[in-house]
Amino acid sequence: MPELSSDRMTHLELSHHRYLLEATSFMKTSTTKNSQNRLSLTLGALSAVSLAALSQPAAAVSLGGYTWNPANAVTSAVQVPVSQNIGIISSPSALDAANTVAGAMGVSGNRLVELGNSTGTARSIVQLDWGGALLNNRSGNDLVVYESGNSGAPEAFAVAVRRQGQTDFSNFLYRFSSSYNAETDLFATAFDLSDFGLGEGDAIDAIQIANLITTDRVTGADGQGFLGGQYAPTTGQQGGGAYSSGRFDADIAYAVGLHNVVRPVSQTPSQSVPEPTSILGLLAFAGIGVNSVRKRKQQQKA
Ligand SMILES: [Ca+2]
Ligand SMILES: [Ca+2]
Repeated sequence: MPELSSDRMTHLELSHHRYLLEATSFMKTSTTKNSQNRLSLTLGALSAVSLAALSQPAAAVSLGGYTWNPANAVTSAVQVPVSQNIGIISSPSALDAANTVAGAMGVSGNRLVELGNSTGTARSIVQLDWGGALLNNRSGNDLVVYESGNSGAPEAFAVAVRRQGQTDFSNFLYRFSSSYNAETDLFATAFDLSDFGLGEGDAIDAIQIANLITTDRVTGADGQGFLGGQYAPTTGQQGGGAYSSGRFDADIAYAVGLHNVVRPVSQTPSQSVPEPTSILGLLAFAGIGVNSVRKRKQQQKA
């Protein structure tokens, strides 16, 4: 069980705050008319959800040499252009379908997103984010992308990132996949935000993933690096060297931060995050509200 990081605590606290706001809003609009039962039910659900968020953070998953929390998977996607095929992820039980890239696109059923075409003449780009949350640059790798394929046959894709508060994306960076998981048929490729020029603690709010096309060249003599260079991309150790025709339609399954995404300060409520004791206080206060309604009704009957 990993130690709770400060980021995760922030996430939990924000979740609590959201529940608190919802409960407060409900109470403001529910002091009259037949609201007693609804209020009780809502507070019961509120209490249960808050306790669940406190005691059951999503379990960490280890896949292809990387360990991450599904809560840090991308949550929404835009395709540019919208013309890609949708395949099926092998052994999908290893991944939560709702957190896949296809799931972020609103596609159900453990699908993957095939970019480009096999002959490498068409480029597709899928844009992904965390619903406004940020991924910070920390020491080492920050992001891992899983691509579906056969052993020894990775397909070429590259990643661009958008810094917090900016509108343009970086250049696309192509990296070798570092592992292949035979159970899931997934290649894992990790990215370090430092490689995009971010300093420690700098943050991104979105990424783009693009398939490589046959004419792409990279900046590194070893066959990886930013697109726009002079060297042909190579597969790295997971493949046979050069990319052959038919290996340009990457099948993107999953993209997840390797540490907890965080809400930007500008999106957090201005008031301080309530302590759990405040939530108990709210529940007690709500209980008084219910009693008031009950007493009022009894008085009306009398
Ligand atoms: Ca990093
Ligand atoms: Ca593939």
